[in-house]
Amino acid sequence: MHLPKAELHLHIEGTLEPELAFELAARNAVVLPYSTTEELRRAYLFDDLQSFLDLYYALMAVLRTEDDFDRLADAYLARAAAQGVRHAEIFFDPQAHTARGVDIGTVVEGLARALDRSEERHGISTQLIMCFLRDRSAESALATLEAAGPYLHRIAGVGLDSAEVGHPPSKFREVYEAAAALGLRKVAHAGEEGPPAYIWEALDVLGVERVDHGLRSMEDPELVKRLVRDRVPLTLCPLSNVRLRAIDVLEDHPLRQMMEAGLLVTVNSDDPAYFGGYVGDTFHAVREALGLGQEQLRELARNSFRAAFLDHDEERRAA
Ligand code: ES4
Ligand code: ZN
Repeated sequence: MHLPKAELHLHIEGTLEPELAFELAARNAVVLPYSTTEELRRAYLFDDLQSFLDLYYALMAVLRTEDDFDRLADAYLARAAAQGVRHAEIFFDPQAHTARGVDIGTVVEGLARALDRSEERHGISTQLIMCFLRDRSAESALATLEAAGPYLHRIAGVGLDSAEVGHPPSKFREVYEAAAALGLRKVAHAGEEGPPAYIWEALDVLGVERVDHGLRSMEDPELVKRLVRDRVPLTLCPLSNVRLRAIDVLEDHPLRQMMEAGLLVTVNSDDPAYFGGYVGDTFHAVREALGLGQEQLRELARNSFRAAFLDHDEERRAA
């Protein structure tokens, strides 16, 4: 049986399964550089974050209409529900769509259609987090925040993703100040491939409430102290770390040591269509690889609700 849990680190574009990609490609007359789902799946061998991102952005070409985004999100929610997810805070990458001529309104309205039916159809409450692509300019991020203006009632917060090294959080100080002034929550990917200094910047310069990944936190004892003191949640994605070669094998993942250090860690799927599993599969995999007991798995599930952007009543209801 799956423990009830919240998923807090999930890129909706990373839930695009090969079968749906081909179906949408046919419908939208998009030519993919692969002829079968098997051939596409064989391309899912990555050397690092960038080699994954190249394929991730390329496959998005099949997403064109509101209905496509609705289908994508509904398929994720159905799979997540089957693995015990009761609440999902879902990332999306507006710039990856606007850059190829798909309006941000198409993206948000399409996702919102699926999200609006989610409680009833799948028993999952949802929020949307709009991510800025950090390998694009701060100006582009600001323009994206502006373009999101008419849809802000649908958006709970902002995040920062894509290629990390060379694009420190401080590059986006102004954008995060503007987002906070609009009442948006703040998270950012940091310490996935980048150094602990990027996690410090996410906290001190951007003022994030959660750190996405934070995998490299353990390299800096002062940082660990800070994260423990302030109860800053980390949204770990162990299968992603293996597939993108941040670690060699799951057995080497620092999850257990992070829990023992008192960090508020959660376990998430990141881009489940690409990394070999949804969040229930991920719980199963870390249990096997790290020998976690039932009490630790329960703690991880509990942490996911504590770290969520839910008020206490909602937290109780969802758990
Ligand atoms: C991502 Cl695993 C990961 N890291 C950074 N940005 C991303 N966008 C989608 N998946
Ligand atoms: Zn991510």
